Parts: sequence; C-alpha cells; structure tokens
Amino acid sequence: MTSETIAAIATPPGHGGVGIVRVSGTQVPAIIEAVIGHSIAPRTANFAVFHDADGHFIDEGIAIFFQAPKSFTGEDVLELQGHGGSVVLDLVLQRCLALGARIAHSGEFTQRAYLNGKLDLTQAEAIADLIESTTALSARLAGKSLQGVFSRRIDTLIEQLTQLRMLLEATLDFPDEDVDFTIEQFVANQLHQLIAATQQIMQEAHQGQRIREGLTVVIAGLPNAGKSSILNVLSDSDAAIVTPVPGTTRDVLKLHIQIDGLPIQIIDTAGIRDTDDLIEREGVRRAQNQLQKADLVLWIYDANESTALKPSEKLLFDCPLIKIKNKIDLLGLKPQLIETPDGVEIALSAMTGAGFDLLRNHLKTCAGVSILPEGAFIARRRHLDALRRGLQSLDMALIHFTEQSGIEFVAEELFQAQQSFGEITGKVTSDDLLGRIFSSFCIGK
Ligand SMILES: Nc1nc2c(ncn2[C@@H]2O[C@H](COP(=O)(O)OP(=O)(O)O)[C@@H](O)[C@H]2O)c(=O)[nH]1
Ligand SMILES: [Mg+2]
Repeated sequence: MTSETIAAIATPPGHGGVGIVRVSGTQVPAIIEAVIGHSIAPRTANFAVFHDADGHFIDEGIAIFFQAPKSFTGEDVLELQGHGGSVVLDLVLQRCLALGARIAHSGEFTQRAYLNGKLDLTQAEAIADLIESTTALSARLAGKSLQGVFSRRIDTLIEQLTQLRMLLEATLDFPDEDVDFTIEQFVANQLHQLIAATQQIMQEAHQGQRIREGLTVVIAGLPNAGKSSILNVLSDSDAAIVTPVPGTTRDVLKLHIQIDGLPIQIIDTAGIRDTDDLIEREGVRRAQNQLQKADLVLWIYDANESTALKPSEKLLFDCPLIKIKNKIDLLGLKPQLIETPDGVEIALSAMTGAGFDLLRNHLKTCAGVSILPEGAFIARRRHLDALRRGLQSLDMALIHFTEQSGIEFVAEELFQAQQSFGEITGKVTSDDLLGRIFSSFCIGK
C-alpha cells in the first residue's frame, strides 16, 4: 500500500449539475473530519456542508466514505459530490490538498486498484476503453472486458499451461523413468489444444482490437470515377464536393463514420493521374501518402470506362483492396458482389445508392466483425502482441516435443508462453508457479 493520499476532480471540466472530488489514501478519515466537521459511517450517503480552513461554507452536497479495502482503489476513499462548477470544485480540491493530499496523476486511482488486486491489467485498460468508446458496440465490448471476460479466457489458458508444465517438470525430476506412451500422447494433445485455443483467442482479440481502433479506409481511383460521391453516400452527408469536372478533389478529406458500431475513418482522395496542374499534382501526391496508411483501399472505377479496371501500377500499398464498379445505373446493371481472382468486386451506384448494403456488409466482414460471438471483448495491440509471442513459444514447444529435443526445452518454451500470457493480465509470476507445484504435492511425497 502506498502511503500518499491522492485527490482529483473526477468529473469532466465545465458546468454540470453535480461535480465530484475523489480522494484516496490513509488521510481520508482526517480529511473527512476537517472538511465536514465530523466522521461519517462508511458506504452511506451523507448530506453535508464542505468547509474551508476557517470553517466557512464552500459548498454542500453528498459525502460518501468507502472504507478500505471495500473501495475502488482498495484504500480509504472519499467522494465529495458537490455542485458541478469549475471554481467551486477547485476550492473543494484545494481544501483536500491543503489537508495533506496531493494531486493524483492520470490513471492513478485505477493504477492503485490494480496494485491492490482490485482489477487485473486487462480490466484496468478496459476502464479507459469504456470511457473512450466512440460507438455503442465498443462500449459494450469494453464492458465485457471490464467484467473479466477477456481475463478469464487468458487465465484459463495460463491454468492449462501451468498444469502441463507441472507434468513436464515432474518427469524432469525422474529422468531415469521411462515416460510412458500415454503420457506422451497426452502432452501432444494438450499442446495442440493450447495452440488452437490461443489461435481462437487471438482471432477474437483481433476483432476486439478492430472495434476499438476502427478501420482506415481510403477511397482511390481515377478522376471522375465517383469517389467523392461514394464518400458522401457512406457518410450520409455532402461533405465532399462533387462535380462533373475531373480533378475536383485535391485535398484529402477525412470523415469518421460507423457501420453497426464499427468505427471507420474514411478518406477521400484526389483521382490518381498525371497532371500539369500544380495543386492537383500535390493532391495526387497526398493521395499516394494516404494509401500507405490504409487498412483497406476502395478502388473506384466507372462502369462505363473499360480502361480503368486496374489500379495504377505506380500505386504502392500492401493492404487489401476492394474494387468498386460505380455508376451501374447508367448501364442498367444490378448491384452485386463477385469474388474475382484479384479479390472482391462490388458493383453499385452512388447516384441511386444501390449496392451500398453489399459494401457495408463487406467492410464489416473485412474487419472481422460481421458475426460477433456472445463473449466478444475489447482488446489492444499490446494483447495481440503478447498472444502472438505466446503462440510462437507454444509452436516451438510442439516442435521440441515432436523432435524429442529434450523435455527441458519444451518446459522452457511453455514457461515463455506463460510469461507472455501473464503480461496480458499482469498477474503471473514464476513464484506463483512454484507455489502451485508444491501445494499440489501430497504430504510425505
Ligand atoms: N450516373 C451516375 N453518376 C455518378 C455516379 N457517381 C458519381 N457520378 C457523377 O460522376 C461525376 C464525378 O463524381 P465525383 O464523385 O466528383 O467523382 P471523383 O472525381 O471520383 O470524386 C459527378 O458528376 C457525379 O455526379 C453514379 O453512380 N451514377
Ligand atoms: Mg472527388
């Protein structure tokens, strides 16, 4: 436990009906005495006057005392719920600081909650993700992670890994005894299962990460293909200027949209062509730049122009591409999605809106969020990275095991995998493992 008492205004800046100052640490009881003038029972709403050093009125409101360890941080916590004005809240805060608290660093309450075992790392991160959610879907998934859905998946994985390590370490202790065939089968099965389970979690974590960070989609193609028109339909706005004049769009235009809760940053660019126009040439250069940052490129071409089928060879990007055959209304064609050897192509019309349901669904499929399982959770790159490293170690463990390079190598890779997974929830240490090995021994063995 840290001895310093921390305080901060917990509600956002500005004016509001209610504003909250939160205090955490050992000095909380003394601060309550000084600010309110008397002690209060834990976990009850107490109407009180908040006093300054001279006993004068600062504000009145509700004071709640959460006694350690039954609080968010696990320490003594005080919430002073007063009126939501920045000056009055600051006066309450300054009073707490004068009484010995110091101003909290960002995230410090949650950090203390983690250090005191109130939440694991993934749950702590989920709090930030919940607060920062931009769509209802990402908020729902962050809620799942906060409730421990993701952590439990990782804990189960670590649990299986630990069991297997215990078994292997036990065989290491008796090198002279032959490892019997059924155990060998069992270990191989377990390794395969662990790998499959990790791959499954990785795939779901990837979905969670996509929903958290969204997709960057760049609209590119030749001039006049209808790129800006498509941006306008997707964003249900007239943000981009549309004219029959080729080379209308020169600036890069960025909009945030969502498709069924999947956040998408959609970027309209200048049509790619060689041009003498100085401004348009800069637009083309910027379009090329955007392509490098895309998760997905929509390559738009005009259904009437047979020449514009292939993206220009000068374009450099290595993300997936969806070809969009626009202006099908002019040819009387039906909207459709076809799988070609070069990838998916969607025929649609920005004029009539036909085919946009196909495009929207396909974008969701590309992001891997078209069918979300009940237990979907929010995830971050850090988690994916740890899962990837853990999977590599498991793969190595299997190789060592099949090639019979030595049980100690298998055990070492399993240890590495466990460390990687442990990083996700911030929980596992090797002491933990030792404790488990010894505690599972019978007395006298
Ligand atoms: N008939 C028809 N015209 C379209 C369609 N999409 C765009 N246009 C027209 O094509 C021209 C160029 O469109 P614009 O969106 O500015 O193309 P950009 O240069 O690729 O951004 C404009 O006159 C649009 O009205 C479509 O689906 N059908
Ligand atoms: Mg345009």
